[in-house]
Amino acid sequence: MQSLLEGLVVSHLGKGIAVEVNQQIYLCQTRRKLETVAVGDKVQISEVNGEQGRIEKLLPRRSILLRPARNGKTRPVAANLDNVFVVFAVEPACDFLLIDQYLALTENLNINAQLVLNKIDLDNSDEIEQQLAYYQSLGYPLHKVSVKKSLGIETLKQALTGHVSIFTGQSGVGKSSLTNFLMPEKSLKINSVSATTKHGRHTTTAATLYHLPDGGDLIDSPGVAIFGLADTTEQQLAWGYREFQPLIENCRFHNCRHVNDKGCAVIEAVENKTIPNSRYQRFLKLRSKLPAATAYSF
Ligand SMILES: Nc1nc2c(ncn2[C@@H]2O[C@H](COP(=O)(O)OP(=O)(O)O)[C@@H](O)[C@H]2O)c(=O)[nH]1
Ligand SMILES: [Mg+2]
Ligand SMILES: [Zn+2]
Repeated sequence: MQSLLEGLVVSHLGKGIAVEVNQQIYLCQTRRKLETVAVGDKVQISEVNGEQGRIEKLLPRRSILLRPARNGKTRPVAANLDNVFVVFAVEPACDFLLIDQYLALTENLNINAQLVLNKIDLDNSDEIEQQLAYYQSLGYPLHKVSVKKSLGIETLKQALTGHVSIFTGQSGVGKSSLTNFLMPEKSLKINSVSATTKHGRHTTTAATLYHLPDGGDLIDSPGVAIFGLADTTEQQLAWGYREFQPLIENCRFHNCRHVNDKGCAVIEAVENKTIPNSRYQRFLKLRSKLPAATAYSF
């Protein structure tokens, strides 16, 4: 029997999946009945011919990021991530609700989250500074950068080195600018694969894994901006607010919703200003968006 090769899924290209084995790219189809593979997955492939293969086996994942797909299902977008870098900017105005949403998700997925404030060449508001200081006090690393003026990029590079990471954040904050800055030659390898095979073109690429020049990988995925709370329960959302974690067991009722419940330790912390009211209000807002919370609210 032919021996299997171990590889890394680096891109979805139209109907084929690019798998890297010892610096060589194989364009692969998946064996039928195999579950959907994502960029970042480790797989075993069999060689079909020199540059084509078949994915035979999906190796265990240490994390998986999903995004909503059609008919209420989810689709894996990135596997084996270590870090999600939540990018936001001085302009367009910082969306702290979105930041909380990403942080709540990564908290539940056991993926580290780090914050990146871009465009510090523009004027900062005091409000941004205050909110950011609070996130830092929760233990989220903050990188203040300007891609345009090349400020703060070195420490960001160090945080990326040796890990698998992804940038997320609303459109216009500078994710593409950052990616291009970190990897000026990023599209070379994938483009050459597209050029030499009949399968999918570069424009159909859903997600791609790039190797960083100093080591480590960056997954670039257009779909990742929309990873949402569709699969999140109320309990997970509360857990996703990191500072709630030690408080939850002190709530009087084990099924406390932290909304207007008697003896709620979270509400108490908001009242004595340990937790900023703005942050708590965002929890309530995200909570009201959960499908489960609307079904059970009374
Ligand atoms: N002033 C300023 N503008 C920036 C900076 N980084 C990116 N931009 C601009 O912000 C806009 C959106 O950038 P882009 O990388 O496309 O954002 P994306 O939608 O998150 O990928 C572009 O016009 C960039 O030139 C920065 O550090 N300072
Ligand atoms: Mg972009
Ligand atoms: Zn409570």
